[in-house]
Amino acid sequence: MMWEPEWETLSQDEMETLQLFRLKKLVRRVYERVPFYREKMEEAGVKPEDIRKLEDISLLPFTTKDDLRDNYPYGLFAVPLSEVVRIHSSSGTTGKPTVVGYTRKDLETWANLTARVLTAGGVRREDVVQISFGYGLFTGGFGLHYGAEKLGATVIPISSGNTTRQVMIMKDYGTTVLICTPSYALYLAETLEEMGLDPEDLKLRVGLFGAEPWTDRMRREIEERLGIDATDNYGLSEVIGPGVSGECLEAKSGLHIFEDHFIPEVVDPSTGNPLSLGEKGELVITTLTKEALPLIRYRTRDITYLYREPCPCGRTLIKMAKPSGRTDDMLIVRGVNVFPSQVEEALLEVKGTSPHFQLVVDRRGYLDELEVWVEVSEEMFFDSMKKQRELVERIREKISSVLGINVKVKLVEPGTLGRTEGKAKRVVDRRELS
Ligand code: DLL
Repeated sequence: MMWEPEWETLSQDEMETLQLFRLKKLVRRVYERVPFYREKMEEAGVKPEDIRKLEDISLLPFTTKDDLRDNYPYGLFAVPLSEVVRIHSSSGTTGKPTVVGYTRKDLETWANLTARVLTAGGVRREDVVQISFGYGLFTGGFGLHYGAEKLGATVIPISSGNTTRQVMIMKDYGTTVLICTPSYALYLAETLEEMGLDPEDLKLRVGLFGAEPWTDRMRREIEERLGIDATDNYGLSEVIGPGVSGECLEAKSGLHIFEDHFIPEVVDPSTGNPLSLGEKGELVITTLTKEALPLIRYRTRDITYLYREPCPCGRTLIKMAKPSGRTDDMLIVRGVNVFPSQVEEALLEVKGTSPHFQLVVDRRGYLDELEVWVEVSEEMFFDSMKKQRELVERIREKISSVLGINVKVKLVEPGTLGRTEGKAKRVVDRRELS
């Protein structure tokens, strides 16, 4: 099933023609309306009429989060504030947040895009959809809410938090679809078990998870513990929020990017040079249809690669691999690049551990030290010292071989590491402090 099959099944030729038409219009528009873009283009020696074919996009300068911050709050808006009907904000934890705005038409576009994501993930109008993303400045709650209403499902806008109540409502109201971060889905699964319930007691059918990186192994764990089919969806506030790309239930592999609204590119994060299909790098997105805050070649800092393959769902849209980390989430430990997702992948291969972990980096003298704190099952934690030592050794070997550096491992009791209702905090970097 598709929400807008006429757009989701265009041939590559048709799509490229549409993209070029929209790109030219966009570039002309921002050049005329946003002084920031005009100056950047003048500096780069590019005029709107230089965009003749799609590849010419690489002539345009990048836009970064710092550009948004420097023009805080509304400097990059391409419409007067009177035309903006909604404001959201990024969830960044450092510095000033970035502010994003939507015109009435942007909200309409957004709802259609999240309706596409929901339909791809298996949501139908008969469903009861529990949205456990935060509602507020964060785009998750409102973004998926309007898409779900648009497709006619019954929406429970519960927002995040109060996990026991979430489970109770899920059971009593007959929730069939759960929408939240993958880490919160696991926390809900734990709570369900603690409350003496199992998936049979619920009507849950599918789950759509996003807003943070997760692995296929974590998918399997969530699917088993909640008795559902789980799909991934991706987006970022600057670009629109959720609704940039999503997996289909048929393939559950790769996220279809809605290319009629966004041109994706992957570039080498250090040089900015475009990479080919299949090559891993930083995702860069140009928004083709947004009115209030159009973005040209926005550096997402997310790491992925793009590819095309015929998909059993019938969509012809390009796919991106599950984002495997962020250029700024990447830890450099003794010169080696480390992504939390690699640790998660390794841990899920060791029996008796849970996907709750934290990386603690510290500096001893001149040397970085990486310690991985891992929650283990209760039986394991109270098991004999010998068994524990064996487990630590197994985990240590597994992670060290995946990362290519030595790590220390510390086992912690189930439930010790903070649970979040939103995005999981995987890294504690203490190096600045020492
Ligand atoms: O997290 C938008 C969103 C809400 C997406 C709900 C999906 C579902 P921000 O708070 O601006 O927006 O954070 C955006 O989160 O650049 C990625 O690093 C990360 N992210 C989002 N979705 C995924 C995903 C929302 N499926 C940042 N996999 C992005 C991995 C993701 N990372």
